[in-house]
Amino acid sequence: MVSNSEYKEVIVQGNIPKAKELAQKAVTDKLDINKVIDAFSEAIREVGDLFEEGEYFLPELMRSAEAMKAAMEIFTPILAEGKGQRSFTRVVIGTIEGDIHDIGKTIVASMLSAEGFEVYDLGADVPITDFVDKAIEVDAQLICISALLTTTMMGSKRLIDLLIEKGIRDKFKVLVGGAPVTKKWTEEIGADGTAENAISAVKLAKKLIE
Ligand code: B12
Repeated sequence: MVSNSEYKEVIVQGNIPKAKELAQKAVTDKLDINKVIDAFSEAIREVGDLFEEGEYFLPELMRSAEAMKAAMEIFTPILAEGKGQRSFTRVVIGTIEGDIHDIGKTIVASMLSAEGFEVYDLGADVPITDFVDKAIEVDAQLICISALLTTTMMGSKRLIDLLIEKGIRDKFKVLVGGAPVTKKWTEEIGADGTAENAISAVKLAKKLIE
């Protein structure tokens, strides 16, 4: 049995082969993947704190992120296998322009797919016009925007303003998320909601399209 501290250690140390090995073992042993992702997520946030405190520098932060991504690549197909009813609700998701953080966004996208949403993942550093164009093209019901930087968060407001300008704000529910996003800010920019993690994001998405 692998302990939570072992999961955390591989990410904090940025041990890519070991992160892959533990992720594969979790899949083979049919463990609750969400719990393992939680342990990995906690670890990557700890790495963020070490970075902020000046204990870690960018190379260490990047190595830890690579380890987390390597593990997520093993989990993504499992998460997306789909256990819910197909709802055929179309969602356009991406990380906003100027921002390359995509770990959390990819977890949210995988969980939405698993719950039967039809997910159009545009990736990271996505121009706001691409979100809007894709949402119109696929006739999406939901637009999900991820932003991890205080500087890029404002892109979500610009996206909502663009929808208003085009007269199509009511056609879509807009969810925003990422570590710096608060409920208060969500209300201020006129988004339809936010969630702290992927599980709550899926619950909220389902509630909004009811
Ligand atoms: C990993 C990481 C990186 C990796 C990213 C790799 C990748 N491919 O994603 C690398 C090393 C590349 C990186 C780069 C940078 N980073 Co960085 N990074 C992080 C770190 C440590 C973890 C982020 C993460 O993956 N968390 C784990 C996931 C699972 O959590 P999450 O992203 O929050 O997502 C969850 C929820 O928020 C929610 N969610 C996410 N998206 C959405 C969307 C919707 C719609 C909903 C509903 C919910 C939702 O669900 C997710 C799953 O549960 C954070 C620290 C932190 N505490 O967040 C810093 C952090 C975000 N980075 C930071 C900085 C400063 C940078 C750099 C500018 C550093 C530099 N000097 O170059 C660059 C930015 C480059 C750019 N233009 O984007 C700062 C931001 C400070 C600020 N206030 O703006 C942080 C907070 C670190 C710090 N404490 O200083 N980073």
